[in-house]
Amino acid sequence: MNSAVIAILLAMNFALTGFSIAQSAPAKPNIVLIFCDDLGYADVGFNAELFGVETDVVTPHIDALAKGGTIFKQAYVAHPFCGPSRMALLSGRMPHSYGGQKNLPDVSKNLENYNDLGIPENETLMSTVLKDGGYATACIGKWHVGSSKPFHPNTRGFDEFYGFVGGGHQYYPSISDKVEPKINDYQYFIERNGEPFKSPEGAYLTDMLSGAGSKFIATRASEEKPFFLYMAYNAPHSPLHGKTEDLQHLYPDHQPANPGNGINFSDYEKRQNYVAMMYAVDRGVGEIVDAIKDPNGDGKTDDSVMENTLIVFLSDNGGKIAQAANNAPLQDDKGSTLEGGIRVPMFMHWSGNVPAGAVFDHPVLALDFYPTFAGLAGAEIPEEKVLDGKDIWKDFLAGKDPHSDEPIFWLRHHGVGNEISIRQGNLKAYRKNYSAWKVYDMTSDFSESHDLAKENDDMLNALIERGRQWSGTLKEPQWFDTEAGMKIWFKNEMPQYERSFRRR
Ligand SMILES: [Ca+2]
Ligand SMILES: [Ca+2]
Repeated sequence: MNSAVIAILLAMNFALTGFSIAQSAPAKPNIVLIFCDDLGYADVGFNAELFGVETDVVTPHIDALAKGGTIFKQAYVAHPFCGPSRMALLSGRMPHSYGGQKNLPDVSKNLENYNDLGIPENETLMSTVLKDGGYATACIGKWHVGSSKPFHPNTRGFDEFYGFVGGGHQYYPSISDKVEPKINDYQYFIERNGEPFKSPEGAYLTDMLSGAGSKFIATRASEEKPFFLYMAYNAPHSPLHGKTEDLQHLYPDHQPANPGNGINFSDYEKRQNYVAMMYAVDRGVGEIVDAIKDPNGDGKTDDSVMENTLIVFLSDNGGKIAQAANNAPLQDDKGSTLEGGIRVPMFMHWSGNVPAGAVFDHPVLALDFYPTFAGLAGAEIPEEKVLDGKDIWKDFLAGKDPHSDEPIFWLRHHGVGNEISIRQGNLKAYRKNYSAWKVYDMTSDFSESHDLAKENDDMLNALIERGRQWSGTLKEPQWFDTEAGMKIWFKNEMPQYERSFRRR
């Protein structure tokens, strides 16, 4: 056992014996939601340690926060890739329920109505609920849930937006500022509240986002109003593009090739860039913590804001192995409904209100954040609003499984069929396209290597039937990210639910 693991165990013991948690949380905490993009399960130090995975990532600020809070060992997002996962988080609903289960088309395509799409306007977002509940709100970073005015962050509950509306971005934006015409999302404008923002020469995107996030906190911390910061880093999503200074610092003997998008470079260089990208996110998390501890910037820190701030950290989906991520000990990666696509590193930190040095080992969903945050904020959810998650706060503090009594669904459309997971309790039923259903025990086998379908015949049939019923409530995709994807959908007469949700 290495010293880090011992430290975590000691801290856990401490949490169980020597730490008391307020039974009811103070009203209206600040909420900082740090959302990484395509982060591998073992690609933050705290989670690699928890699962005994050796890692080369350097994330000391993130790890310190995680250990000062509770690590969630079974945190799930609603979808194994970017757009639908973000839609679920913000709308509190499975994106399939309104046809949002595909990524949106590229922002830079100027076809008529091509981008007049996004989370339907009648789905009130978490940000609107918090804003109406008296919060100052900011979205910083990647949006990717609708770019035109009705779907833009400033229309959907965010007082402030700094970032980009598409699915990703080049990490040196001043270079892409000069690229004309913009042929993809990644070259599209960085913007501030709807206006293009010219990036300083040579500035690194992750640092710019961190600076905007910590500035928002520093500005808002002295005000009466609580704040909600949605800090949506696009790192470590491709293009694998570490900051030059970080690469030189981390790998002094190596001349980084750092070629950006689309140029062949070795796995070794890919991983170095990936590690450097997370190193930059970690520096940003350090800046955010500094802003919380010393919002007036006079060099004197105190805990007054920290004690009233819930920080949540997670990824939008699993890491992509071809882009140098490590999802060990999970199977598969981004795009899959095996654990490697949907289960993400996560922690919550809130001094005095979230157990420190603890691990929560029951399923929690990104879908739960909407009702949970609204509950903590005392914010009113519109009566007609449907939510697919639940307020987990009481169960979380009591150490209880918030989802023991209901199935959890994941559904990803492929070209010819569907990839389905249905979890209830410890068991997870899984089927990709039209192969045989498998059953895995999430307690003893979260690496999904021992099929227990034979031993759980009745349970499997029951889960499939629940899934079939659920599929009847879903809407077909209201958009496709590419024309090719749309053609495949119609050619294969998708969604093929009747064929997918049956035993054989
Ligand atoms: Ca993603
Ligand atoms: Ca101070």
